[in-house]
Amino acid sequence: MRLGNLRALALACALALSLSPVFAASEFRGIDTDNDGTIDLNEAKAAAGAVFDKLEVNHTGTLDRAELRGRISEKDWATADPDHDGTLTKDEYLNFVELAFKRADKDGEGTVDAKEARAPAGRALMRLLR
Ligand SMILES: [Ca+2]
Ligand SMILES: [Ca+2]
Ligand SMILES: [Ca+2]
Repeated sequence: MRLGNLRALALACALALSLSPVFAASEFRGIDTDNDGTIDLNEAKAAAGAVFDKLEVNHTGTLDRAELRGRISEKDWATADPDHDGTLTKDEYLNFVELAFKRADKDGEGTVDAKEARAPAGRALMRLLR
């Protein structure tokens, strides 16, 4: 790698770091209810439960693929929907959120911080919470 590229990379990293508090504030708003700068599993499930209720407008008790479009990848549907009926109950949704949370919590300390939330697994989790 050329020196110029390295310098650009260092600059990009510095910029990302300087932006991270802003990112955390906007990304976590309404989810990090105790304002400690991280999302724990209870906060994730509370946010996910609210999302489920908001999306579940026709009161069938379940969400189908169309209602969850953009939130769960095709690949993950089989995992999220263990009874393979093509819809998710709230329990199935929250179980999947728990799995997504564990994937996102790379260091396994039980919370998802702003850095973890920016990683691919973290972004997948955040999609379930908003
Ligand atoms: Ca928190
Ligand atoms: Ca199901
Ligand atoms: Ca963590």
